Amino acid sequence: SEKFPIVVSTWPFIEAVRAAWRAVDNGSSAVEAVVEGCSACEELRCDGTVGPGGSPNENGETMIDALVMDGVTMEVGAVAAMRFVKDGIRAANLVMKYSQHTLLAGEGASAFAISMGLPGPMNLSSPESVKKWSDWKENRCQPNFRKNVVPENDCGPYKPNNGAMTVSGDKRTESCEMGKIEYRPPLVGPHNHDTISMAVIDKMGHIAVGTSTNGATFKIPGRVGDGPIVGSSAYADDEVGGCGATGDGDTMMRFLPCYQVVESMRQGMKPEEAAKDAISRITRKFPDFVGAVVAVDKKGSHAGACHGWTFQYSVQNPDMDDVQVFTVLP
Ligand code: SD4
Repeated sequence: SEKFPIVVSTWPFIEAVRAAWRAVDNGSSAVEAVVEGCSACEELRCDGTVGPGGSPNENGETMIDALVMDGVTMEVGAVAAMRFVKDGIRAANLVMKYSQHTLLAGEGASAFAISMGLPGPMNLSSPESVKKWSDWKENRCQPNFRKNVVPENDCGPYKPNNGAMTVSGDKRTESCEMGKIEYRPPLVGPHNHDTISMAVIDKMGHIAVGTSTNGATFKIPGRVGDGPIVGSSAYADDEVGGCGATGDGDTMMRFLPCYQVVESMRQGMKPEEAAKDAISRITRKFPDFVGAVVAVDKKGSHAGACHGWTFQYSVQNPDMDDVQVFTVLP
């Protein structure tokens, strides 16, 4: 269907879409609606991987990556590896509105967010994130993000699914012998979505996109994923449409898939073709890649594409009484 206003979000984040829909239906701008929607997900701690108390890093600390983009002005605000402040999307929006910068990282991002009135500094851990981390730590002979390195005295009994997600057919379970194991990155999986990425077209036909995530579980501290990278996790241009992405951010950010989707639509591709094309550019080089994009054109036509998992995205537009979830097969 070709309809707007419209809210489109990665995954079945129903309450987040409802929150954005309420805002846009009441006449809020696309940017305001994206902020309300992503913020709802942060408060609900969607999937335990967005907002405070979600996915910890290698040191057990929860951090926040977030981004917002206004497709009218092409302004962007983003925060990366932000500590001590729970409101990722609001912090990103403050960067966009009240600074001349695009991306703030680390403690500088936290300090700016607090100086602009967001609550903090606060501990972003929760009992769940602490437990997730200590379980993983105890069974450390598990995949992490260090390639081809077996840290000394760091090869406890391997227990699948006791921390980072494993995928079926995964060779990592085979051996946990010192010096033999090949460390591979833990992949995102069906219950480790990690990211809300949302696009909204408001009543004026203006588009905005936003992303919020804790990033990859057990990442090396300091790692910045695709979340706060414009063109990677999200991109919008009023003249064309918008895009959101989710998945293995370390791979995706090398391809700027959302920039690619929007530019392909500009060249005349429909959302479905553009989404599939963006994914295939990644899988040609990385056949094991796990991820997805969702595309919406300026008229409100939408489609998703994915690889390595079944992807779901959520939509609300004037034809729908409530949020509808669409399933996309790889
Ligand atoms: C990341 N893109 O930090 C995030 C993870 C994710 O669905 O989106 N998972 O790599």
